[in-house]
Amino acid sequence: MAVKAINGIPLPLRRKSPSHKKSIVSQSLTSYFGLLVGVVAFLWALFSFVQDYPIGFSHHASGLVDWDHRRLAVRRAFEESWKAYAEHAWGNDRYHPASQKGSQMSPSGLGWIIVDSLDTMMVMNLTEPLAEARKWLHRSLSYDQDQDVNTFETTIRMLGGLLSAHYLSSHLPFVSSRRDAVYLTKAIDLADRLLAAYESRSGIPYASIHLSRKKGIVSHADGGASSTAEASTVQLEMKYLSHLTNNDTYWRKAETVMSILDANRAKDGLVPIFVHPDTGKFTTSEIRLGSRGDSYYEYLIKQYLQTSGDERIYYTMWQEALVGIQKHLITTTKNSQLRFVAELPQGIGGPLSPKMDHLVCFLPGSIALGATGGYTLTKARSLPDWSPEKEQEIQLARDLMKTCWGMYAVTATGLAPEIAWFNAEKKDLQPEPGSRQRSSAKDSLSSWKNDYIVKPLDAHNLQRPGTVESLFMMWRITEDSLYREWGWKMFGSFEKHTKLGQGKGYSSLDDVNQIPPPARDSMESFWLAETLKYMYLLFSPSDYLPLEDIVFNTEAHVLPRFKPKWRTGWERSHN
Ligand code: DMJ
Repeated sequence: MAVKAINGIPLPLRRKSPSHKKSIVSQSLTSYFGLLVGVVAFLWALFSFVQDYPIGFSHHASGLVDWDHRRLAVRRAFEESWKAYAEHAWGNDRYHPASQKGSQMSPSGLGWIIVDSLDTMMVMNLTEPLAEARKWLHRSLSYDQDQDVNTFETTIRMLGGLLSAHYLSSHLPFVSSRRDAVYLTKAIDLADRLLAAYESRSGIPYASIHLSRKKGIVSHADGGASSTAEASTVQLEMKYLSHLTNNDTYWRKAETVMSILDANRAKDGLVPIFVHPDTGKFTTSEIRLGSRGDSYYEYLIKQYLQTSGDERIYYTMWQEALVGIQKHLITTTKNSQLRFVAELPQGIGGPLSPKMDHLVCFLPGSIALGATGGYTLTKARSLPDWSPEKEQEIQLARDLMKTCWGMYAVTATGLAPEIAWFNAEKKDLQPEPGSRQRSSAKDSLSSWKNDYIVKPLDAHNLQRPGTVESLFMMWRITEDSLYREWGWKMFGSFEKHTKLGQGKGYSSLDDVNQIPPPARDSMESFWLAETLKYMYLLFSPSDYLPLEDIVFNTEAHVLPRFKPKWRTGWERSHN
């Protein structure tokens, strides 16, 4: 063996053999020629990938992935969406991209899109549009309007957006060097109006409030009941506001809701989806993790994390619910044995309905977050409280993540429908505790396609964030780049099918299985607040907004974890 070098370039180590008696010159020519062919082939492959995937490299070139490039592609999508809104609908609450018009939800507008987008612009360091948004907020936004608003939506989008902007304005170095008082001032004004919602006989918030009259309004539907998810998804915002202002009123009002709900003693931690503000009692037995149920569960684990583990009560409730979910709701598909979260329209003991809203897809991320507390799996596994149960939770999160990704993968556009139905494994649809994919199960796209059913009425796509939110959490926690790759594919589908030409921006769709899909003429504010933010963070370095320091509200607004100034004021009446 000999190491040779021509012009200083070492040749590969090669054993001499009689058949290799070429001169040094011919050997080096062969090497250069081989190198040239290699380079040309590589460039050709790269060119083809870029053709297939107009933005950045393809998922095939995993060794060469330029994540920063992908991150910037998401930032551009935000900029284009924002520019379209600013040009055609500035100051309006809604934007209709196909008709390039805005519309209001109150006579003078409440800034639904602008306030929901503030912190995404901070996260993406978009200083100019942020300055415009701030100016509008400062000069034109008043909550003193003769207008009813939904308590939950106003809390998560408006209050959450303002509080996140307040927090990030002093915690992201490039946004500002000092806290900007405008966001907190508006937040306090709004929260003082929202307090009216809690003036019900039980303390369960009314579905709506009247802004200028500061009066709670009972729901006009559902026999006056409030949605359980809505009543129980206000706590992170109200608690952080109390922490900032040293005024515990917001905290106490929001926290009382949790004790009232818990006093119903829901079996196995699974709460029915309606609760009456007069009685504080559930008014139905229907249970689901989708609409009207979803964020009750999300805020259990996040309330525990927000106060840095001080309020153990929420971790206990989360654990109980997680066991209940596995015992009563999780079952598997027939062909690929995918695990999914079914519904119980008649409550525990009744038949399972093999239906899963896209809204359920917040769950895999929340499960992983609950298992590690936001640490990477590697770090969490080295901690003394790691357990086989937590390992199982991570597996459950992985399995459900795959099912949520499948909702995208099986459609013609590569985008998820609002609701998927499943070919369920068991005829009697009994849940299968601890069910796992059989090794014999077919795990190919064609077999997946036999497991998902998309009904025409459920085939719309509202640019929802749940799946990419979970992909982001799963990537940060497991460090498995598969989740980033799925996110990139998803982003490619949004680019291909939801981006309207001529600077119109991005639209919701009517049918994910039609090519080209008809546009629904609506750009949701959570497209800007959540979907694009999580996508951007998925492709960002993991030490950017570290998961163990913050907690995202259900609208992806960024709130800090802190040590509470107050103790949780209630104890469970049962265990
Ligand atoms: C958002 O407003 C929030 O994520 C909420 O919890 C559920 N609905 C939308 C997005 O899907």
